[in-house]
Amino acid sequence: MTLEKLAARLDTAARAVQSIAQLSEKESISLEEAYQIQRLSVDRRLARGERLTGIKLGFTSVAKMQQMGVNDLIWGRLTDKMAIPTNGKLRMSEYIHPRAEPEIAFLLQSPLRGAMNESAIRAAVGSVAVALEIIDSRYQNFKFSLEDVVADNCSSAAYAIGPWLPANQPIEDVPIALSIDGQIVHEGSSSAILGNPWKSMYAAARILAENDIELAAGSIILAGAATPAVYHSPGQTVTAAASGLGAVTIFS
Ligand code: OOG
Ligand code: MG
Repeated sequence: MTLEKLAARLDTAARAVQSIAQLSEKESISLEEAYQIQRLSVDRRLARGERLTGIKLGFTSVAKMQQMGVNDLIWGRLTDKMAIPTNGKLRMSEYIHPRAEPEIAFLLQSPLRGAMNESAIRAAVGSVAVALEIIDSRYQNFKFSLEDVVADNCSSAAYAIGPWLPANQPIEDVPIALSIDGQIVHEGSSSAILGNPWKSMYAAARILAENDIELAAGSIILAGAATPAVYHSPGQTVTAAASGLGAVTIFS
């Protein structure tokens, strides 16, 4: 099957809210081809009028790597259709088996373009925030190989961002928690993200440069989850909170 057809299959699964078998069951795809499938599937979203809002990193914490059994850093694309306002509603019927995870987000005040050193990357970041990412694998039972999850845009489904704060706000090693209906279900430290979430930001800039992708001012980078992801059900309230960064809540 062509990469275009595999991309269409994943895109259709998301739109039809219908999980599919892992691509790797029938196809042998390289990691490079998986990223091409991802780009082709997101291109279909862009062709429907969605706009790229940034990128996300995945498997930047041991907690997530262990939960999913995949050990390599991955990245995916975010679009405006995935953005949920704070205190907004996640339309649960549009997702197959959504899970929430607490993250740190970066907001660019100037573009990321080409190879940049750490101080230039820091200067390009205007704000930081606590964030919730909703992931929703298009594969049955939320099970996949590295190539499968990359092709599936790294399970990206939705995200909500807490209050933006100046980029000098400490984020290196702050307590961060995920709550459902006001009860903490996972808590950890932001340092679970590559030892320091800024390292995710530097990795994102490197990945963008390697792939010849520019991100405009106003774009968002999600650093990856600090704790395992959690299933939630319709009617539940989901909150991510981090010390000094406040909180972000969505209603599912
Ligand atoms: C893949 C996405 C991983 C993260 O923050 O580590 C991710 C998945 O677990 O389905 O978003
Ligand atoms: Mg994530």
